[in-house]
Amino acid sequence: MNNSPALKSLAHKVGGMLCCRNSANKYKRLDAKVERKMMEVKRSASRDSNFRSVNGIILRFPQIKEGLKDIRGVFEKFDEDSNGTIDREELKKCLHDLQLHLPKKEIDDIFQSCDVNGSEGIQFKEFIVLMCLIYLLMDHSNSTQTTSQIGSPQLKATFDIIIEAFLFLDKNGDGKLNKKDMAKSLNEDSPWEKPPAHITRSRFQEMDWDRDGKVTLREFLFSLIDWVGIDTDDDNPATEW
Ligand SMILES: [Ca+2]
Ligand SMILES: [Ca+2]
Ligand SMILES: [Ca+2]
Repeated sequence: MNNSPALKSLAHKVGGMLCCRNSANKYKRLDAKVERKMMEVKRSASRDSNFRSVNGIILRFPQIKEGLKDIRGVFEKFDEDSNGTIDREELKKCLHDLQLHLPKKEIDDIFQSCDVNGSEGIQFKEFIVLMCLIYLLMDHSNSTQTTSQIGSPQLKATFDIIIEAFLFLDKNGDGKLNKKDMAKSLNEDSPWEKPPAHITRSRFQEMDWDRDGKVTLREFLFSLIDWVGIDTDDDNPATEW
């Protein structure tokens, strides 16, 4: 093989393209898996949703914020070099210590799809999303074990609320949100008065990060974390609805 700089640079470029395409595929693979799981959860839901309206979800924001605080301690514990991100090695140790035994491929998928700003490490917000996705994908057949693995019962309850909120919004039950789902959900707040189309649209666009016309649970989680104001001080209000 010729080692000329031009060839090397070409190889580097092609490598980069392959790498990016590969990670986009991994992204899809995880999202598809999460979608399937959400449909499964929806089908097996034994009781009616706690939610009747979008307002009902918004009213739970303070509770969600409080419940997610517990993750901060887990994050700091496993960020061993305290650089503010969890790298692959730290994540491996984290999942091992929490006894979350996932196939390596799945860990890679989750790592890549949560590491959205491409910093090669999981930041705190990304870590919340990661934990919630792992919680969803875990086998829930043994519920006492689940509680001890993922953290406090309060944290588990918070993840349940978040998943339920998404299921409430997912009107057609296909595991993702589209504009129709959102319009229908917002309609339930005031059925006699349709919400202005631009509100539905802007809410939706805010959530749909990759602009593909659907909001996955992963995208919903990132928006929700911003809305409940997890990283901001109490006197610094989150986006108003
Ligand atoms: Ca670190
Ligand atoms: Ca849907
Ligand atoms: Ca999307």
